[in-house]
Amino acid sequence: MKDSDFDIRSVHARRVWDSRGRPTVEAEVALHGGALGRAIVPAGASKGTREALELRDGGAAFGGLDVRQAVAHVNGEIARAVVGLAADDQAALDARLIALDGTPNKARLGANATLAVSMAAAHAVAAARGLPLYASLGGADATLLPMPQIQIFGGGAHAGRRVDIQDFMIVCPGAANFAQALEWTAEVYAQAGALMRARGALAGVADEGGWWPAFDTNEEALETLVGAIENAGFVPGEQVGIALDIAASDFGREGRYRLGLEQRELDSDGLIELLLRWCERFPVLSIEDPLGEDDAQGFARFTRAAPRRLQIVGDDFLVSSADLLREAAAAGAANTVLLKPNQRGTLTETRQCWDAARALGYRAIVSARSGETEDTTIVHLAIGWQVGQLKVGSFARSERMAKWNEALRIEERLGARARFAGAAAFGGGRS
Ligand code: 2PG
Ligand code: MG
Repeated sequence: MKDSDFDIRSVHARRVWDSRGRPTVEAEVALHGGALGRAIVPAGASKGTREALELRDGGAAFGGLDVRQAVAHVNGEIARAVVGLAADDQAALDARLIALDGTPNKARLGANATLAVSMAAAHAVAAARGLPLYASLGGADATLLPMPQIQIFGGGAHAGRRVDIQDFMIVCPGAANFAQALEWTAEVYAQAGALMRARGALAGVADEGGWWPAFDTNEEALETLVGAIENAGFVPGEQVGIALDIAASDFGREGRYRLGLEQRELDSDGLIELLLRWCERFPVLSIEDPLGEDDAQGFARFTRAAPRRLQIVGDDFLVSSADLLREAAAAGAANTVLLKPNQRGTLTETRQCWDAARALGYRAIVSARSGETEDTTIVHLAIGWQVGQLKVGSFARSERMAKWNEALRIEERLGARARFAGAAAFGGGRS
């Protein structure tokens, strides 16, 4: 293989459709040696305000969510700028995309345009090397299967605000390997559905495929989740624990939080107290965005007050940004960062956040968005970068299962070399 085989020959984007039936961007990057890479960009619903900009057309079509401009940017300006570049120098390629856009948040070309090309190029390089993407990214060290974080009930912005909390998820610190973690999740998901059906609290599925919960209180959701773990035959907190995404930015601003379900308003300290009570009463091992994205002080107070074992994750709060992570670390806020490539718009910037996290002693979780597709790039990032955790929302619907099934294939392919992040992924089980 010649070096020039990795040079980009052509770039093409098209509009495809995501799991909510909304338009999104798919890009293909072809290399001189004949290899082709393809990637599709996901989309969030509960977004952080400091995320890179997802370019939507506005206007009447598809609720203003069309992506014709982003597609045109890939096929025009971006293609002209990157054809001829070496795709296997991801940092240089992404630097070109960043410079071409010229804004701090991809506001001109759209993070959906730049990320589609950034990811498709990585796939093309892997194809040219004859390797799966995780191995192309991580080489011989890429053997760590992530701890899956899987939604059992959806809420918040993903379920018409039926309950305030957005994601009621489980993790399986007691599982011996990735495949077993999925088996256990399948049992808990089924038991949760059965419990809810029996109580008349099942109203279909939410945006990510978790059950749509018709509960009267947020606590009732937590109690039901513990019941489902027990009914599936697992020890809550030891074999199977709870992970929550509070997504507090969705119901609070400037330190005032409005819990719609329970008709009460709390200040930051009130919310901190409530969440810490839940963490005591229920086997919660991980909690994401406990406070709003604008409440850095609340985040720091929560982190100080929480038990050391608790994983505290910044999503809307940190938006996969290395700079925001450094600020949070200086303030002692959170101990884990969610990594969503479309919050930044290139693989390199997402990777920089992970590098910063490791340097600062933070953990990370690679995460899907609520609007997804069959694209499995994030699975390969989690394994190729050895991140140790992966959040994909629910154990139903093929845009989710495509990710879990891809990780199963990789675990099988790695065979005896496969390692599982296990309880160590988030600092151990309950203590
Ligand atoms: C989140 C994600 C996934 P969204 O908040 O972590 O659950 O949701 O993609 O809507 O931001
Ligand atoms: Mg979140």
